[in-house]
Amino acid sequence: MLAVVYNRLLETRHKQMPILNILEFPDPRLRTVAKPVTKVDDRIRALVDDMLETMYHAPGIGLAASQVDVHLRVVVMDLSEDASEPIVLINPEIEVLDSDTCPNQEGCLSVPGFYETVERAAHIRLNALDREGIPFELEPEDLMAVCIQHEIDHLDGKLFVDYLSTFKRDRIKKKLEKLHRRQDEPA
Ligand code: QAP
Ligand code: CO
Repeated sequence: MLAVVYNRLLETRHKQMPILNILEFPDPRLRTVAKPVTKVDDRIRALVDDMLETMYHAPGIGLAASQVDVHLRVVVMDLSEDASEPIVLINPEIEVLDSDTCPNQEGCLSVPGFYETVERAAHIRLNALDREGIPFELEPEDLMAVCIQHEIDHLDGKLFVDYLSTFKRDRIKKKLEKLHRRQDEPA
């Protein structure tokens, strides 16, 4: 009997656990600056797949590796209605093409329940590597441009709440801290 339990424990330990834990503001680990991926290998592809599952499960439209406490420059996104268009960005770099900005309502899986307007560059050019390590370039618009900037901010340890007033940010921080204290209480 004990042997059976022990074997199950071992199995669970070695089994793929694709839904990753998402760090929440104000967790200091979200402030870590992520390192570039040096080689897009199976280990990175496994991370990408777990991140996609985690994002779809949430559900969300974008997730940066920083949010799951992996400090590598990896982002997954899917802006489609039916979760059919996964986008993988490895070592993404953007160039702001002009000074036009547009306001957008943003949310974040690491700031659950809060949505605020943020101004971002309207025209950007993106260079990144895909899941196979092949470089590609895009000139994204609208939500795609916003989401890419939001996710690259995560890789640099930045959150959308950083663009809000201190008052608004502190209010969100206090509310989430209170929620986290409640979650930590024994049932
Ligand atoms: C980033 O955010 C983004 O508060 C992706 O309770 C969002 O996937 C970029 C989510 C908007 C541009 C515009 C948020 C899920 C998902 C929540 C997300 C929540 C549950 C956020
Ligand atoms: Co986010």
